[in-house]
Amino acid sequence: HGGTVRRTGDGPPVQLVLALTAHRSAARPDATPTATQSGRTPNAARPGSPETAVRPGWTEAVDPGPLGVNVDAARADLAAAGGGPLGPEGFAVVRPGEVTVVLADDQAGLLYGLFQVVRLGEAAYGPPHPARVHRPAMRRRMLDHWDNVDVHPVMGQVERGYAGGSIFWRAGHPRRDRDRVRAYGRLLAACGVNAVSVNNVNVHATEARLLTDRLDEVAEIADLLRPYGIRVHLSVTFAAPVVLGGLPTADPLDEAVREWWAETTQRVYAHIPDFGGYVVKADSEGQPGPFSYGRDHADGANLLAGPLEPYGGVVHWRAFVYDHRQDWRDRSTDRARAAHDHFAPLDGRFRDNVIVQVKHGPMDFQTREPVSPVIAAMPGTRLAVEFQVTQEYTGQQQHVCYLAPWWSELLRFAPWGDGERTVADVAADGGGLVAVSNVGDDPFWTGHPLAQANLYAFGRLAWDPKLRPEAVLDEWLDLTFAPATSADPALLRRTLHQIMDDSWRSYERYTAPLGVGFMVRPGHHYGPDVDGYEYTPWGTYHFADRDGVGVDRTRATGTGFTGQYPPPWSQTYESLAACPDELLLFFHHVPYDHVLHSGSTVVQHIYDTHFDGVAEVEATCRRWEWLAGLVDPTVHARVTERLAEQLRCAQEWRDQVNAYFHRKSGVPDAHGRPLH
Ligand code: GCW
Repeated sequence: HGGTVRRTGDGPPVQLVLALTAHRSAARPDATPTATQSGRTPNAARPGSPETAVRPGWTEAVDPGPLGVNVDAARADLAAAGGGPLGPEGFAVVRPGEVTVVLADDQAGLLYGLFQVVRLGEAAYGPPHPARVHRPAMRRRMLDHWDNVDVHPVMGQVERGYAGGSIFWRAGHPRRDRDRVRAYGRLLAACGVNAVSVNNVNVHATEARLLTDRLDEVAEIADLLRPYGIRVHLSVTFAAPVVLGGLPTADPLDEAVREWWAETTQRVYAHIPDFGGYVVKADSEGQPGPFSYGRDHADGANLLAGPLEPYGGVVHWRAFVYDHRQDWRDRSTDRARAAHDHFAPLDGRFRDNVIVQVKHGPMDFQTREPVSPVIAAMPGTRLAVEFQVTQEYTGQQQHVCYLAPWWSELLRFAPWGDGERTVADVAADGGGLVAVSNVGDDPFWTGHPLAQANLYAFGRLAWDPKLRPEAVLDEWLDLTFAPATSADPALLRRTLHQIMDDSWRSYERYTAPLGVGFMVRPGHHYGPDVDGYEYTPWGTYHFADRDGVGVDRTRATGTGFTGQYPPPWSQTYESLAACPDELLLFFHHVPYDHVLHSGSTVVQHIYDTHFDGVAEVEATCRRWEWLAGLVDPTVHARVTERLAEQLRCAQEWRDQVNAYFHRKSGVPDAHGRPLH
């Protein structure tokens, strides 16, 4: 494809060509036979399998006419640079002369290359330059929707959704607005996402049927997203053979159960030849699973993986398994231990097309948690790391909370110590990066317009985990607010950075302190309720009393959780002296006058950070006012409205948390501020 691009400014038109290389036959995503760390070859596609049928819908080659000479020059340049095969999704941007050329081995690469040119804007048409090659770090960059088909009586249409209804279903039926789904595919391709699971992992009765008699609805979504290089996955219930197939059991070792899954999966592929695979939440928070039959998670996952294997499909089997009916009086049970206790012993038993999907932290998407020890414990298993773009515990898209700095910290974390492999490396070698989507039918897609930055940043960090969060924000700002065309570009850019760069840390300051987590209102998880979960069966406690606060997870005197980490972290977290301040109360129970590395006592730190956090939100509100007239008025109005709620809620957090610890400890604020 080639042609002339008109610019929004006054400059002369520019020219762009998208062209395939001679390496067209290169493998598709996930089909690249890359050895895993265990030396196995994961999920290689069989010749002729539907894996090789994945391609965007641009099938017609268009003769670039006189621009073709630039393609030849660009190809020669790439060859001279030893550019080799670019891979199924890679691309090169070359500017051999006055024309910009995107080269890729396959259409998906052209698509990503086109969006790179969009990101570059004017800079894509500057002085000539040699080939710049881009390849994704992760082959799987997946979003999980927690959408229900029916409106669920408690969770609504989208579980933990803060952006209106589902973009796929409304009130039990597929939505008619196909353009919206197409636009979503385009949006995701622009972010770099290449897989989507369409329904909630808590699979209710209606949604279970998407696997069988309602499969057409999934096939239609797959058709709409396919042109954007996106494969569709489905969350299924482990009890499907019983609830859909009428069998007396769903036992993974039962022959009739195996046949049922084989036939069902065959039918799925007859409808959707490039179907991605199943996502399963089993034996977790009431979902059925293999435990009912005395089997383990490897038995369960392998049951589903078998029938998917010939088609190149995978099972994303979630490791979010814990006892949600624990007795709060029992101090020996530790929810943080659960995923490792259940899954680490199964390492090596999963089939190659099973991806064990691990939440990034041992608890549950909190504002601050250590990295899950499971990530370092299963070298013989393909692991995917799961993030939460939807802001369940980070302000529910009422609060500005740019999460890229948090994710970047997690991805760069080295579980075996500095200089060793990182979380990003484990995910890249295994099953990639997955996140719970924050998108709904809201006109701004994400409820809070600034929450779009989280969706964008997730895709970009999955493509390149080394990108700096501020640089990703710059890309998003340029694409979203076009500062270059604004009346005051510098003010717009600077102010948005001031509002967003540190917003995750501000949120942390005015909510649960020092890694202790939760303190949210039970059920909906919005706003403060310090003891809300303290005497419940959910396993999320802070153990505050008149003397101190925090969870003793040491080997010496606590639950032994620190022993699930390899060195050096097993020692670092075990040691009160070495444990980082921000995780202190996750690992240790300490008196209120314990002195942090920062020099402050724990209780004074709690007071200070809560006053600071609210002051930062006040500054954000003032700064946003400066932008009136510089951003679209409807965006301005929506954010203004949300900021008022953020400020109210942050003050509520500050006052409840400060009053709580003041009453427990009796320690006054060193600066004499009111603690209520
Ligand atoms: O954080 C919890 C949420 C549940 C969710 C669960 C999970 C889909 O509160 O709503 O269920 O995690 O990840 O499965």
